Amino acid sequence: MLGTNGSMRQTTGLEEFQNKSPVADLPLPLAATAEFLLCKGYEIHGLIRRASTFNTDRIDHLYRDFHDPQARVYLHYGDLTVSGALTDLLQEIRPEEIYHLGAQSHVRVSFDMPEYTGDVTGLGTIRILEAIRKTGIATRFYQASSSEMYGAAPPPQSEATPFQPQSPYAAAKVYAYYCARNYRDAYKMFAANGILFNHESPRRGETFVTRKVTRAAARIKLGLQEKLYLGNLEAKRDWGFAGDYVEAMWLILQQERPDDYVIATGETHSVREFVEKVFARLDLDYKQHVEIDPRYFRPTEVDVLLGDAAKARRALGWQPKVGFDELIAMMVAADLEIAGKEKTLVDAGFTCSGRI
Ligand code: F7E
Repeated sequence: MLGTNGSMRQTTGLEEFQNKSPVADLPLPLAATAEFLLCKGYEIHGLIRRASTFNTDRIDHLYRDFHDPQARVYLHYGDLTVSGALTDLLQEIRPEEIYHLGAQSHVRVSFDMPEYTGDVTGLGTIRILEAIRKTGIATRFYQASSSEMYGAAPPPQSEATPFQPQSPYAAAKVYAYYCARNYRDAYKMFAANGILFNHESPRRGETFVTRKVTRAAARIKLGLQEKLYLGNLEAKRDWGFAGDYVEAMWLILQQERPDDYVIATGETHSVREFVEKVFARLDLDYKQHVEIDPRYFRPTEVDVLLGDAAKARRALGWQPKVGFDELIAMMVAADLEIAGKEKTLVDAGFTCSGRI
């Protein structure tokens, strides 16, 4: 176990290290969380689901073979749907902090797989809380709550806004939110909710709208594809930078008492505006490339999310550092670089699946 500033830290990021699959994208801020905690001197333990293909590419740069004395990231096979193994793992590791980011996190997919989403995203949380209770370990538990819980509630949304979930995913997150609060009251656990509004980065999964757009626009720019198919362009989101939000998650667990906090930028933009800006940055007119495919519509949409993070600013001293335009610039630059590598392969006669 390695420490920093004299304090020994051990944490478990109880997330499932699965990505690429559309049914269970890697929870977004996972790599950023791991990077942040490593810088703070933490030893990190993560939960990984068994797959027949490699599924750790977003954290490969952090991982060292466990024979290496410098290794500080450890992965353990497990699954949020299997409670016994979670209990055994916590008993063995006895983490000081748990960042529970694991979920079936895709809102559209939750309409196709509602039962699975409820099991992983909702019940998965109570399985961890029960594992903490049964093992009796003294740990601090972070629940990744979501702005999707607000659903149809009019903006701006704060900690006082009643939830009106609009998807099986959002309903499962509301359940998990209240479980964390209940275990805090019932068992005096340090269980805290971060209600994070959308948080993006160049590592965002490619099926979420921001990354889908920046990936496609960069590929279109380099002649690797022609069209981009999207759903509802009028939905509005409060988009922030994942790196900023990871710091907020950590601050939430460093407080004297557990509490619940909205983490947001306080700005909202439509999907159309995001698309327009991304394409304009590449000197492209989005209208010539974007087409609407109703398959991407959701049976019930969340029209406007706009967070009021006044409590986090006051109590945690937190505020976002990266603005909307800077976030777009960062994501476009990263995807342009990836598209450039793809083009090199294509020009050399290789076929390229769109992933590199
Ligand atoms: O959609 C619209 C779509 O899938 C944003 C998750 O991390 O953040 C995320 O949930 C908006 C929606 O994110 C496409 O209808 C249009 O209005 O990027 P998204 P999300 O649903 O807001 C919250 C905080 C979470 O907790 C979730 O886990 O964009 N949209 N056309 C599209 N969305 C997608 N994915 N694909 C489209 O083609």
